[in-house]
Amino acid sequence: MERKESIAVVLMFVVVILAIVTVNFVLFETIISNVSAVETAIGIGVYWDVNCSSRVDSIDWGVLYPGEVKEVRVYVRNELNESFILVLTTVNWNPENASRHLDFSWSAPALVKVSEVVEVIQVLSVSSHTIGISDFSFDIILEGIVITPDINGDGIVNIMDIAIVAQAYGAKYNETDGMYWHDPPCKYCPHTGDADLNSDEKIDIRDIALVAKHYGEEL
Ligand SMILES: [Ca+2]
Ligand SMILES: [Ca+2]
Repeated sequence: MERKESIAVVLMFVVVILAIVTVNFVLFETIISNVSAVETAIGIGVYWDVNCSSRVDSIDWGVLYPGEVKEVRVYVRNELNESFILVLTTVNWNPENASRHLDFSWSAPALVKVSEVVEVIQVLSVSSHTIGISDFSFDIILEGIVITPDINGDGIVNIMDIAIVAQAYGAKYNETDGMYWHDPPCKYCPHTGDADLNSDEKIDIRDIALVAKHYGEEL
């Protein structure tokens, strides 16, 4: 009886191992290749090199296998005459379900000053469960959110500007009048949208941090 049970256990292991090998084989047969178009807003230059001599129009992610992570570095130059916060988004995924299997992420410094060149690392991770996708494409959009930490416009970033943001702390954008309100309204409501430096429709610690970062600067 014991012997029979041991044979059954051994057989189960054999079945499980075969299943894993088969699945892996199928997954590794799924080859993914793609080229991403790179679109930029005016004032944002995207280059392959830190000297900004070779412009990036598209990114060839090459052949990727399930479970693979690929990194592509580019350099972004602020060609505006204002500092901006860089934001990368992806659109036009084809096929549409490709975005469920492919995770696009990126990292860059929070703020890009005038004429500054920053390194942007873009990462594409392919889910290890990806099957049935042989080709995909998506577009990467680079945008800059312009910020003006000198909120009261007196030419210097100081405690007065921080005070404006602090007073509006926790207020949210109201579609009806385009102003920022607390819920319930405080005695200083409504607040100016100028305090929402990162334009995320709420005034919070991120906005204070942006003013603090430029503290003492004369603009
Ligand atoms: Ca000021
Ligand atoms: Ca904000």
